[in-house]
Amino acid sequence: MKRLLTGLKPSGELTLGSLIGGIKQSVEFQNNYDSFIFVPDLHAITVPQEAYLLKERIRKNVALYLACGIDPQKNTIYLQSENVYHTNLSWILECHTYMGEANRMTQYKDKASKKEQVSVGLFTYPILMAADILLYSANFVPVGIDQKQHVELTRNIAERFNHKYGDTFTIPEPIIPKIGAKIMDLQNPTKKMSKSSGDTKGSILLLDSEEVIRKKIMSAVTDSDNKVYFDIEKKPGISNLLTIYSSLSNKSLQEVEEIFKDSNYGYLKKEVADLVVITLLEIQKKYQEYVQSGIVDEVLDHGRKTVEKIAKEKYEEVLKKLGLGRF
Ligand code: ATP
Ligand code: LTN
Repeated sequence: MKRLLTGLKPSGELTLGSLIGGIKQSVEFQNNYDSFIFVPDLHAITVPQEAYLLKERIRKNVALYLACGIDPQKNTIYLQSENVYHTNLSWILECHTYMGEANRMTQYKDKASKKEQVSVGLFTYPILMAADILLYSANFVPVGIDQKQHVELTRNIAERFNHKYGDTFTIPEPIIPKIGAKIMDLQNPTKKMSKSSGDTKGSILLLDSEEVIRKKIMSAVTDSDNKVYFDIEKKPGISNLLTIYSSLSNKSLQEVEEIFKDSNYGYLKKEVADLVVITLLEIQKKYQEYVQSGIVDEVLDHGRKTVEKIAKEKYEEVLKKLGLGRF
């Protein structure tokens, strides 16, 4: 069985974007792949975090994965910081990555341009991501479009390493969702719906109340044309609402356009809000059960044991090839 691996940083509260662009894909794939899903908590500290919030969010995110349908029987679920091989391999990969390559990462450039001070970790973060992937010989990496470049970097590093030291790493392929690769901010539909921008009117959090969800969707920014059709350039707000509806209803964009072609914006928003509310309330109900059950720690303990063994083997293979250690 081919291996699939993905992670969602606990850098903020998970959003509808995380669900549609990330978790939903993993749920669809879990029956057909050997699936690994982890919490990249070390990635979260590339920007400042409050320790007590981070600690809480790590468990919360695992409970949310489960509530969204990630089945612990079908997935290996683990915490990045509990396995030292991620950071160990990351250092080795850093020494096999060119400054020029790392400099081309658009997400870094974008994030760095908005801050006065940026950490070195924010710059090297895609290389830690490469280690996350290569350590487990993942064949496929489901991610939103913003992470595609990082998977391409991973491929380049792996190919270079294999060429120099002999076949060591599996070359991974990104899997980008056909619909919902980038869910946009409801207030600024040319910008990604982001969890690190905090609890704003433009981001729907998976744990938002029904009232808040409805308010956010009903006040989503649209345009003044009052015709419903899909056109990202001309109608980013409406296209975003159609995309959300399409993804959550599992209907194609064409079908969804057809359903709403004679509707006004108010009706479209109400229908989208109803669907988001039904989806998220169901997730929230299960989330409460998981949080109270103690299953999160059980799942993470089990995951840690499984991945430690795999990672150690791959890491030692790398050390041997480099002439490091005493093998
Ligand atoms: P941030 O929201 O802080 O920018 P992120 O997207 O960088 O976070 P994660 O939560 O780790 O970080 O992302 C998990 C997965 O969900 C990634 O594959 C990412 O591409 C995807 N994802 C996150 N936000 C969206 C979105 N708005 N639309 C589509 N996919 C998304
Ligand atoms: N960088 C990703 C999270 C992430 C990841 C990974 C995703 C860290 N390691 C490995 C897939 C595979 C992000 O910010 N969304």
